[in-house]
Amino acid sequence: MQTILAVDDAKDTLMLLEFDLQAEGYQVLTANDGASALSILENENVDMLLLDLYMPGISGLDTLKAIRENQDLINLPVIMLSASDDEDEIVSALEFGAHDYVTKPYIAKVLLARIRNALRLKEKTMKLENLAKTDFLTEVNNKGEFEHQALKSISQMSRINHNLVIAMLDIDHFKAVNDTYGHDAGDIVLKHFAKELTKTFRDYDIIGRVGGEEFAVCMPNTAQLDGYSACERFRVALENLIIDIGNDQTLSITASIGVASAQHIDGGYDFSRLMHLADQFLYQAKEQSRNKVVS
Ligand code: GH3
Ligand code: MG
Ligand code: MG
Ligand code: MG
Repeated sequence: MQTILAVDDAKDTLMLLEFDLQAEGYQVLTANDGASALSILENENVDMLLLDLYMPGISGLDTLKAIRENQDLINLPVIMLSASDDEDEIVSALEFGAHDYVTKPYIAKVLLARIRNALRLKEKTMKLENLAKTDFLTEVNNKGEFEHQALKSISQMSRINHNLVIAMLDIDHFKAVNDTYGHDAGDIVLKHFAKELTKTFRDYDIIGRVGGEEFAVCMPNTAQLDGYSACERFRVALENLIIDIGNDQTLSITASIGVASAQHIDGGYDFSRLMHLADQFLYQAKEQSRNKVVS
């Protein structure tokens, strides 16, 4: 069920909105002013907002401004509701990031159609954003999103002075998989590899595909040794994984892994440095024997 937050200082308007929206099957939350609206948005899952323009305290426009400055609410559809049909006010509401503007007293049928439109647009936007962040084949973060999330995590960890570990993983002799079993089999192997990563590492670790058969994991709040152990656990799990590539054929793979830790290098809270160091350790793992973790 989708949740709509209706914000208006007029109680009768709120009651009317609640009645009309509930009749359409929406869950309705209400607020009498901008401040309570913002606090509800912080704490509840809201799918869209109906926002009165004139309210005592924080005005509708200022509430809207606060919403658009919040990264978490960037896609929240907002329809402004106002008794005013002043052209300049309509223009500013739209410029401030309202999706739509409806005058009061509203016509329920029209308002509901506008709400459906705004919700549809939100859904499409979220789908596209997700596609833009996800590696199509393996469904883990793509390189750009991995970097984006890792950068965020690194600055958080640096602020609270907690360690963070970045691992680079590269499948051993993957070219031979393609050459022997074909490119489709290679793709299946990549999917299984990513699935095993997702299974092994914690929900709040950041996993990404950063190259053809290269993956990276960013582990916030993790001591160097724990990062190493997690990778070693993964290495063993992978070694024992039997991958079904269809046509009654199975195969096994291994990976080499390099692990870099922020508090073990000078200026270690730096994405490029950590990636570079992890890559160097990965190279050593390849040199030494493959199927190995080096930190
Ligand atoms: P090493 O142990 O030194 O890492 O050897 P390797 O064969 O794994 O490394 P190399 O870099 O020589 O080969 C990587 C191969 O990965 C070559 C490339 O065709 C293949 N590859 C990259 N992306 C994909 C993909 O999306 N699907 C498939 N099937 N293969 C891919
Ligand atoms: Mg009002
Ligand atoms: Mg490689
Ligand atoms: Mg490789």
